Amino acid sequence: MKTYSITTLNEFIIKNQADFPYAKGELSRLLSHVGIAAKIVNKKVKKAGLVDILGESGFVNIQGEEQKKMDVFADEVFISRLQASGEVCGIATEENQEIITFDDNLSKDAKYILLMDPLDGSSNIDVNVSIGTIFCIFRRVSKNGNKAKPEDFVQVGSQMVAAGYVLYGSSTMMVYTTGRGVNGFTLDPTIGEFCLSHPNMKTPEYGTIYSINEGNYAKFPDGVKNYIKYCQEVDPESNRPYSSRYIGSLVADFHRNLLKGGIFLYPPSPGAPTGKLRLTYECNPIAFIAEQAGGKASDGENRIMDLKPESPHQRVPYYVGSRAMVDKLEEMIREVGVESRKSEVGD
Ligand code: AHM
Ligand code: MG
Repeated sequence: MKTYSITTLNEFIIKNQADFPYAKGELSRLLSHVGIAAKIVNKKVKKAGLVDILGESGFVNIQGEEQKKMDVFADEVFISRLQASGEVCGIATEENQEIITFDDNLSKDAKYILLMDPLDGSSNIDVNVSIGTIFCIFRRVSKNGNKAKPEDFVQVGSQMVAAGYVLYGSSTMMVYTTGRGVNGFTLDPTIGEFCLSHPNMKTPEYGTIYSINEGNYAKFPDGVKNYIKYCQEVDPESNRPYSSRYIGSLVADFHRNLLKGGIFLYPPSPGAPTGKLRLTYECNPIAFIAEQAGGKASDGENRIMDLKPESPHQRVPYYVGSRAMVDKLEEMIREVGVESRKSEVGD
């Protein structure tokens, strides 16, 4: 008889708790609660065309963008589920200008904080295209027994203890890391559980996909323009021209490139000198997963996970994906810098 062997997200989390000899289970419980909230959001996302949740909520978030109804719903679900878990003392989300601190006794004793974009790529909901949730977890630096403090939410990315994303796509997946590799779980709707489907994910060192909003080409820095030209050149040795693929949902674009090999780019422009994506709850978590899968994440010059955020909502230029592709891009950005410095001194 054929046996049906699965490992659920919870089973996997508990099994791997043994990797952390001093762990008391708080992080495991927190990750499980993220999974539960994701299932609630998923249920609503999958009904998006059927009920009155499409379109705008009438509110504008702190970035001045219209909040979609689903953004608001996902934000509320994650905040309430995570508070109920008692495992975080505070949360920062894309939808809230201020950090959210919990002042019940259970939460004040919690040692973790969480930053998240509850529903990324939400302009894609109305057109039935994949969207995602992105999150990361830090140990608090403020004293236990008190409310979380602003300094808890501006820690350098290399201090993350866990990060992940949920992709609401043709199937729903949760991918996460605690710094010991990356594992992916696909939601089996028949049993309502995330099941291990992509153990120990690794990304190809070389890829053949580049993902960028090329409509903004004229505004890109010269190093990025040169790299795009390089991607489009014919070179059978390196499989160029590369394929251009852009969904406009970071999680979906990154996930495809993670599996197939590729680079995602969101450069700065004169109107947005620090780019569009937010360092703490979009770039850092995806960077942690990229690195753990053998890839790389950069702002064009520096490792993303070495940047010290000034605020939880700070934006940063972002390049992430296959290591060799990010290396090449950085090299081309450096070359332009050297050339322009030479012309400044009249060489
Ligand atoms: P959002 O957080 O408001 O949804 O914006 C983030 C999204 C990313 O998912 C995506 O990579 C990017 O914005 C796309 O931006 P653009 O439409 O400028 O290409
Ligand atoms: Mg976002």
